[in-house]
Amino acid sequence: MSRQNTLRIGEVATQAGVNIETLRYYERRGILEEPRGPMMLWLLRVLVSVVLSLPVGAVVTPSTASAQQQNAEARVTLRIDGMTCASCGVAVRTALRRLDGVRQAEVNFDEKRARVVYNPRRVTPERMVRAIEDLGYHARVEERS
Ligand SMILES: [Cu+2]
Repeated sequence: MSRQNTLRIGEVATQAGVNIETLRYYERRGILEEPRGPMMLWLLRVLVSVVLSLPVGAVVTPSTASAQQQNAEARVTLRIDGMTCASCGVAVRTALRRLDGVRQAEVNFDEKRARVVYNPRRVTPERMVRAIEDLGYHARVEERS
């Protein structure tokens, strides 16, 4: 990997909100592609890989210790309209992950859906919808389980 690529991956990691070692790990596994075209294509390719191809919950470590003290867990599927590109998916995923009580958030741009695992004692699907709508997208609860 060239020095330039390392810098690019660092930028991508920052944008995607993931640890750079995580990206390097997936690059070594061949999931992330080497840059072939212009930088934007490379960025897009990586972002698409990160957002759509990876099991996000495996990449993102649940953040708070207190979340683990309470084992209550619920899942919700949110329908999201207004996402126009993969970066929108990154933004939505990042916003969801930042909510206290969210353990895993996976956004599928093609399906226009987010799947979230969360602690119902600490966060609600309605709060997630509000966080997504604060970004300018439209969201609604599709399925709870
Ligand atoms: Cu976008």
